[in-house]
Amino acid sequence: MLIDNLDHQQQILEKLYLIRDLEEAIAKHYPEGEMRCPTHLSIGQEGVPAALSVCLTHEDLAVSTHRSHAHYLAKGGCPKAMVAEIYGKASGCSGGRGGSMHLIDESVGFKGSTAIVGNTIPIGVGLALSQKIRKEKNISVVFVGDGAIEEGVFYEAANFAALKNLPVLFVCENNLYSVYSGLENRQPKGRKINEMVAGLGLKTYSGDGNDVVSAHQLLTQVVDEIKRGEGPVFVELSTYRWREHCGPNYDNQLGYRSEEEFLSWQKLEPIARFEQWLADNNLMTQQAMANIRQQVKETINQAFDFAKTSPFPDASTLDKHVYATGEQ
Ligand SMILES: Cc1ncc(C[n+]2csc(CCOP(=O)(O)OP(=O)(O)O)c2C)c(N)n1
Ligand SMILES: [Mg+2]
Repeated sequence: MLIDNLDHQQQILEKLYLIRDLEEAIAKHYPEGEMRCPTHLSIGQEGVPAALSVCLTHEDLAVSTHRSHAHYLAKGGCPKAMVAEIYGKASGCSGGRGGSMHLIDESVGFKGSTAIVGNTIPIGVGLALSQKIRKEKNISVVFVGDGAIEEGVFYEAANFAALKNLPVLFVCENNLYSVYSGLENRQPKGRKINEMVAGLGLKTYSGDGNDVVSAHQLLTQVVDEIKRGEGPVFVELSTYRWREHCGPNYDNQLGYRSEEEFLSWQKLEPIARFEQWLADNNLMTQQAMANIRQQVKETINQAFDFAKTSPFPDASTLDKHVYATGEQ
């Protein structure tokens, strides 16, 4: 049995449903025009954050990117504070100032996300340096996309992490695209991202990010290695974004990727595959799964009610610096 902890099986399923259904709700409500920030959805990419979620504690730290809802939720971030942030409300995790791309919940170790590609990479490495100096036993996770590996700052930060043997886990969700540019238009033919990063002195692994069971097994092993002091690790996991780069719609009609490619990835859908694995191994009944999904939907409805009924930040505070911790 690859995920032998019953609680973990249930928690992973809950996270998969929470990430998918909350983002579907964002997509549904977005056209109402009340969410005034850009929003990058991870629908189709839920497997990696859900698989990693049970490998970390709140004392482990994480930083993320423009596509950060899934990472924030996987780390245990508060759904109400996230949705309120996307609605620009004072009760949002960044006081309504940041929107979708500036999430934070320090109470669970989610140290923040930013919109500039590659921006949080050195921050995550710096957090790992502080953990090492303080002799803490925890790790820092740096979520990146395949596009972020093309930023110079990645090499500086990865080099430093290798040099100082820091407890940092780079999780690269390789969804093949940076906005509308496929990897074949950005990198020389035959290059493998994890082999290139191995050249910097990091231990590297790759896997199927839509296969939650194998991704969970790999990430559990890697987190253990880092916690044993074996140094930084880079994990590249394949996955695929279903919706447009930024926004709630589908965009296959633009022609930068084919319908055929899209449909082939939809067949590799992480949630249905995980449900099938649970059923095939007699680990959970369809009814139990439906009950979990229903509870998750209630959590999501409450988050949207909270966000819609919360006040905007008071105008008199708008020129004030707000130090957000994400806590309510
Ligand atoms: C420094 C910088 N350059 C360009 C952009 C515009 N931009 C926003 S997201 C993005 C794509 C990043 O691709 P990837 O890292 O693979 O993440 P994905 O969107 O696929 O999750 C780009 C180029 C930016 N925000 N920051
Ligand atoms: Mg990408």
